[in-house]
Amino acid sequence: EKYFLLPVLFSAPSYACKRRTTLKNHNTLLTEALSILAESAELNEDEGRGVAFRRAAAVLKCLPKAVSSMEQLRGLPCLGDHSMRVIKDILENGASSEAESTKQSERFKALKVLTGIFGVGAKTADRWFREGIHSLSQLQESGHTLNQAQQAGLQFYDDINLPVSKTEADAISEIVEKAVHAVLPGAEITLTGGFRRGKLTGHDVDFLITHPEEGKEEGLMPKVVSWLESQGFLLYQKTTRNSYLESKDGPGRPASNMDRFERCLSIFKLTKDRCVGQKQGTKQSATAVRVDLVVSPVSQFAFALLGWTGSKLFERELRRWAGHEKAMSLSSHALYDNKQSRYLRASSEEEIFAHLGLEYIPPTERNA
Ligand code: 8DG
Ligand code: MN
Ligand code: MN
Repeated sequence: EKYFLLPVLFSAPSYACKRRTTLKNHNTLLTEALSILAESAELNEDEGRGVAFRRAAAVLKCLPKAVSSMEQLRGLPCLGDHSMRVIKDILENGASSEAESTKQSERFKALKVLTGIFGVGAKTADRWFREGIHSLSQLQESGHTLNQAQQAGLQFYDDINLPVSKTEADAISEIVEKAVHAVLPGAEITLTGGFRRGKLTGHDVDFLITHPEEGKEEGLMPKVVSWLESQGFLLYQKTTRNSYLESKDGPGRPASNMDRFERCLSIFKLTKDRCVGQKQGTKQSATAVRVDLVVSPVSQFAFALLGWTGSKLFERELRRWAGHEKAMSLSSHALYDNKQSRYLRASSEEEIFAHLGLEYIPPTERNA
């Protein structure tokens, strides 16, 4: 009798919203390389290519073990020729030459620095790059007029590009809670985004605010912002009012990934007590932290919560599943069933997954 040692064969559903992706990643070498290529594609405004690399990375993130040979990947979805070449390169040579040369390219490095400025997207960064602006000092010398967001982004560049810790997120949570309760007692505040998925650091802190009585939440944001401003917590803020009712997104034309909630993109000033010495006591030092605040009517809360918890790929895949497999349109406001021509109500994330015919995936397993 002969025994053959078979490699572990991996399998995974092709929709990320059907997979459980925790923060435990056994294939960081592979996923980091694919993420660099995704990022590069996004900076070049090649969305299709970006999504393809993101999907490939996400499939590898959910595997229970490290990939050790190409054969193990047979039958896995979302791995196109290009991604397979990148993986092969890493398995054979320990690194992806394409990812390495991308990382070191002048263009990639410059676009990363420029889009690191809050308020600067891929388009603007590309225009500046083509004008020969490759660094922050070159930007400052260029005499370009920057909008308010970009000015703040430049002013607090270093702090904003430092990861936010969970401790800092908790400190911000306390401030936001105080502000919201000062202007609307009974309102409810939920931490969303990466921190709700269990991440220990983030690029910002995301909050969703609602009130159990429908309508009570109207006009809340300007009041919260005034309170925060009066207490000196805001370094920058831009509030956008709710535009859902006047929007043209009918059932057939749902909001894309942009929603229409009342929201505030801000930069908080966080002072931390830093122990300087036993005798001297404490000295205050401050840091700037990006904070997103969103207000939702309670009737849309479950959709808003699902939509703002992420990850971005998980959200995209949920909408793709809804549209392609269920003939439904999912947004952060609602779920519309095109066959029944009606909106499906939900007061929890669990109900939304059930409407979509999906097994419930908790936030900590949405790290696709
Ligand atoms: P990080 O900050 O820790 O880096 O990661 P994150 O928390 O997952 O990313 P994020 O950029 O803060 O986004 C959090 C979620 O919010 C993500 O699922 C995408 C979602 N989101 C935006 N902008 C918008 C928007 O305009 N509409 C909707 N519906 N969702 C949005 O970031
Ligand atoms: Mn976030
Ligand atoms: Mn955010």
